[in-house]
Amino acid sequence: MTDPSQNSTAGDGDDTLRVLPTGKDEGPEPDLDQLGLKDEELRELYRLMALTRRADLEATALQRQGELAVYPPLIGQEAAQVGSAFALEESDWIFPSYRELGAAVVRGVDLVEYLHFYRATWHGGTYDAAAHRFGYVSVPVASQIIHAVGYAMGAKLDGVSLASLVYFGDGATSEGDFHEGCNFAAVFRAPVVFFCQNNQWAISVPVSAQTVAPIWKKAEAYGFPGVRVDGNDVLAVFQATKEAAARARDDGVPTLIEAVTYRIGPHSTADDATKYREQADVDRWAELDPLKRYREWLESSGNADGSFFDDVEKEAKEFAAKTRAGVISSEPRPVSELFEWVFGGELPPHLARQRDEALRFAGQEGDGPDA
Ligand SMILES: Cc1ncc(C[n+]2csc(CCOP(=O)(O)OP(=O)(O)O)c2C)c(N)n1
Ligand SMILES: [Mg+2]
Repeated sequence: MTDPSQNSTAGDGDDTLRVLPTGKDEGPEPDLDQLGLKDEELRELYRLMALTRRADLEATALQRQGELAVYPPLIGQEAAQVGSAFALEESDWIFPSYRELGAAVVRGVDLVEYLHFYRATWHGGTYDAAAHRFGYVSVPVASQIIHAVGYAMGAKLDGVSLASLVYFGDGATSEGDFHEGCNFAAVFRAPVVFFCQNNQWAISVPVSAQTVAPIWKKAEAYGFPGVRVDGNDVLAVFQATKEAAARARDDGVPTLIEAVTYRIGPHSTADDATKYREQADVDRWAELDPLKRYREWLESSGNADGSFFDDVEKEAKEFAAKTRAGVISSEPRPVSELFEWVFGGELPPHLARQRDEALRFAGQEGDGPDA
């Protein structure tokens, strides 16, 4: 069982960065000057988390109704995603895995276009990655780490100042791509923020079976800072990411952030998590809900009142309804597109034959670019 108070199965004392009070244990008031967030930005963080929560639940429901092929819920991880994505400059890049709908919301990615991946109509999503500086959905675990490091390296060679933030999970830290990416970024001073959402599980494998050393401490071996942050504390996540992105951009120093959080839902809608974990574990973490915690602080500190939360709730419902309507009304893409975008000129003969056969099979003859 994972222990929320311990905050890491491999934890060693409380090195965890926290800014928000944890409820019963009041703690010191957040230092707003250090955070550098204006009042309206404090509220915006909540709004983005609330939109994310609603859209995530809607996507899960859409899968249950057969409108999406599969969906990996992020419920419980809203603070980790929104706090980190919000801390970046517009010119910074984000490289997501498959669970970062919350970061997509922050970047203004159209969720219908994002969910095309999960509707199985287009590999990676149909949004414009360059326009949003938000890479495509990447399912091979840790593969996006290599993309982020490569992009950061390219930007450096071009003399462009930016940070490249990559999201990955606790399980991804066991992949070679993670270690290669960290070492490469350190040696070549690539401006990368390695953002690990330690949600305690890699499908059915608990983090205790994934690593003995705490994740954030692995940074030391590569020669750059590692930070562990309370991943359910949106202000702490914001602070840690803002500092890390500045170090990357200004000094070419990467950072590994371990945001300690919990995957409240199943791994994906294809998973039955009751087969391998206790409900009591989920319940304990659900008590630490990042939206509830932030809302309580916004109210008690006088930064937001009831009417603000009512407005956000209304907007979130509309946002989810719009996403639902867009997903349901979106049609499959033309089969011919399977054969486009890779070859600049003519298709090689064997692929041209396969294209013609696929178009005949789908009854879409004549739809191809040169059919
Ligand atoms: C290279 C590779 N191996 C295995 C899988 C199957 N797989 C998909 S997600 C996952 C677990 C990843 O866990 P973690 O990195 O903790 O991310 P989380 O799903 O918890 O967000 C596995 C093993 C895959 N997609 N890619
Ligand atoms: Mg995980």
